Amino acid sequence: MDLNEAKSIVKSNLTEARYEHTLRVASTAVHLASLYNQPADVKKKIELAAIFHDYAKYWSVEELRRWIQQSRLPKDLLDYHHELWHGPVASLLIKYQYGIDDQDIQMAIRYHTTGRANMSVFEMLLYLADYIEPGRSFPGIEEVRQMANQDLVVASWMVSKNTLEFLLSKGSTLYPDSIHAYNDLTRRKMEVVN
Ligand code: DGI
Ligand code: FE
Ligand code: FE
Repeated sequence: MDLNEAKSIVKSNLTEARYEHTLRVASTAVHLASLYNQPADVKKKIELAAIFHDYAKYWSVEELRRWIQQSRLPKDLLDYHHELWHGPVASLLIKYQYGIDDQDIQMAIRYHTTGRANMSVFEMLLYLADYIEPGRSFPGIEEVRQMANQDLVVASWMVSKNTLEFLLSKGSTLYPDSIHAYNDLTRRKMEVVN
């Protein structure tokens, strides 16, 4: 799909502020892809993945729930906060509605909120870009932005750690993939250091 077409589809499904976030995630993801020496086709794919990553963000909770119930997505999502549903549902919608059948794009969108164990470089690029895009202001974000220039695994680990700390501080439940992401990135980070 053409990037301009993707943008106009997404724009009509999001608020202005969320659309601006989407564009910043896309440019951040492309920038990171360059930094980590990704080829041109990967840069184009990560831009498309970023454009669609929050596509289902404003679908109603009922609609999102129906999609999860009627699809092959894991049903345990329904036991956790509905904020976790927009990525997995969007990963199906892009194929169903627009024929986007690329595994890298689908996986990156599906796991952009929680992460997972064994994230690919492509998935980490979106996961990290969503967190550090210039409009964000989380505690500790400057350290993550600096690390994003140095090591993709360590920076992704910082995103996972910060997110879990934030969720724990609120007393939220943790989706298993968020914990698996943290454990796996912690181990991979050790390998980088050793
Ligand atoms: O859609 P965005 O706002 O751009 O960002 P996102 O999709 O990364 O995150 C949406 C929210 O999901 C964010 O406030 C953190 C939260 N979240 C991430 N992992 C978990 C989680 N919430 C719960 N309850 N459990 C998780 O494991
Ligand atoms: Fe999101
Ligand atoms: Fe986002």
